[in-house]
Amino acid sequence: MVKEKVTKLAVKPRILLTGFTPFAGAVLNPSWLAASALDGETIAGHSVISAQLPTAFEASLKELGRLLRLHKPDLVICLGQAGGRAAISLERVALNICDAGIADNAGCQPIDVPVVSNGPVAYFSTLPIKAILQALNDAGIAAEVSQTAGTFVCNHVFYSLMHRLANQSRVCPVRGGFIHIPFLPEQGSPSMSLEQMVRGLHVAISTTLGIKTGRVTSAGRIV
Ligand code: PCA
Repeated sequence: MVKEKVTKLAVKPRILLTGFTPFAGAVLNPSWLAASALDGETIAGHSVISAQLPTAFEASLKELGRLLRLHKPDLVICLGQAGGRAAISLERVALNICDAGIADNAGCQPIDVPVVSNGPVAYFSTLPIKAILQALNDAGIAAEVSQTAGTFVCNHVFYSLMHRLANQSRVCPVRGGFIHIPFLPEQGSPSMSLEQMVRGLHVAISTTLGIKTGRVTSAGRIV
């Protein structure tokens, strides 16, 4: 009886949802608060596993790799804070470049360094960003498609995630992408409440899971 339960749990598809540690002297990072609020939830039959990534170029990729190997997720969404943005930003493209305007939490500040030497210039998100945008609009949650995740640790993680997923041999391609979220009200303006962010992420995940995975195009898009 117990054994059967464990087996059933083990085969439940998984969503890996990551957020970052605070950086640049801040005491909190809303991306982690939002991600952790959904930890353990079941959305459309998938269980959410939330994990924190360090805001450091090298350590973030080490941890991301470990989490992907450990959980073998069926969907991966990485979250980051984007101060100055007023809406949930659905990132469209990850660039193969690090060009840090500030040092990361380990004191590193790579300038003009590729994420993956000889990797493709960019990857598109394989999240259905337009469908998510529509669903967020319908839910009355401020949202936008963003054309750049910047050139700091978030873009670094986003690119590395897409590179890993593109090179994974799985029968069903695994969708992945990156979503930036605004400040919380206590961090400054513009901002969004944590409740609204969490609701928005729930909408993003359920919209993604509601779309059947199809074929991967040569540009790496799942259609
Ligand atoms: N935002 C930063 C890194 C960590 C985070 O939450 C960024 O946009 O790169």
